[in-house]
Amino acid sequence: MLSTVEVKEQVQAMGADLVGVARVDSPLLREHGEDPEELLPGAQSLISIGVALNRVAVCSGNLRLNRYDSMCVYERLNHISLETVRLLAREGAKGISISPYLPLDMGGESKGMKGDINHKTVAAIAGLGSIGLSRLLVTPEFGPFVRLGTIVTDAPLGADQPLDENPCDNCDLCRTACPVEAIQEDGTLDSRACASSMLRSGLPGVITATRKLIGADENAVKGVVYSPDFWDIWQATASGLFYSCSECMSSCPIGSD
Ligand code: B12
Repeated sequence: MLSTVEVKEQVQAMGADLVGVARVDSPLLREHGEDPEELLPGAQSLISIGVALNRVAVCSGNLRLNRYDSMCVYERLNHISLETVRLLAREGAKGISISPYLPLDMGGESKGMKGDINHKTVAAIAGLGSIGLSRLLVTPEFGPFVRLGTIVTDAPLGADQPLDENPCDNCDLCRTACPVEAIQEDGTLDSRACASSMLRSGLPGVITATRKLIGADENAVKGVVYSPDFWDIWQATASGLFYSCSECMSSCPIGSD
């Protein structure tokens, strides 16, 4: 089996900007509601992967540029995840990669608000960054401008340590930038408020449009289907990226030169 350093070097060579390892037996995992052994019996380690976003695109104020950057970053994360699982398999270890966002369990209590693994939790334990006031993982190198993935594996890798200092200094810019006041002063997030605005071209938008169409007359139907909101839902569905807001991220000064 490759050493932990060698695995991390190879994952970096695949295009990861940040890589760290958490052990499944870390008490912090259970404290924050994660149980990777449910996903892979015999799991021992979690490889946390970060790929940096383009700050210029995220802060451009142009949703198309912002979404396209995220699409590219997700593509890179998907590629790294697949290749890492294959690398582990060649070394005789089992691995399973957790999607960066979809598919998600949309049933039961989670209703699409909880991933199979919370990438931020794993990344914080693996020392990639710390949870900031925005509730995003804030890294010393890129601030929150990083998208995350996780590989669960039965390979016995050596753990990294959480950061000693949180790069977020609670400057409050993310909280005041949020257009729907979803970030509370105590650092909790009103996920419902965030989702209904941020996902307005995702499922909440589809539901709103469908409700307007039920029993609608010809004129009302035209009003829905010939509207920019409806066209954006189509674009989001076609491209697979439906985020409509990144204000908490783009307001963060950490990691800028
Ligand atoms: C569901 C979801 C949402 C929901 C719910 C948000 C939420 N609170 O999780 C909604 C739709 C609102 C949303 C919004 C956004 N999201 Co989102 N989302 C997810 C998703 C798919 C699942 C997250 C999850 O399981 N949440 C469950 C709740 C209970 O967890 P939580 O609120 O984060 O709280 C836990 C942790 O913070 C942890 N924790 C808290 N403090 C500490 C301290 C320590 C030491 C540790 C170890 C853990 C820990 O414990 C808490 C309880 O379990 C993840 C992908 C994934 N699988 O992780 C992306 C993800 C979290 N989203 C992401 C992003 C970027 C966004 C948005 C900026 C939208 C956008 N433009 O992309 C906004 C930001 C909103 C915000 N300020 O948090 C990124 C975050 C990257 C980063 N740098 O942190 C992720 C990781 C996607 C990715 N692959 O990169 N999202």
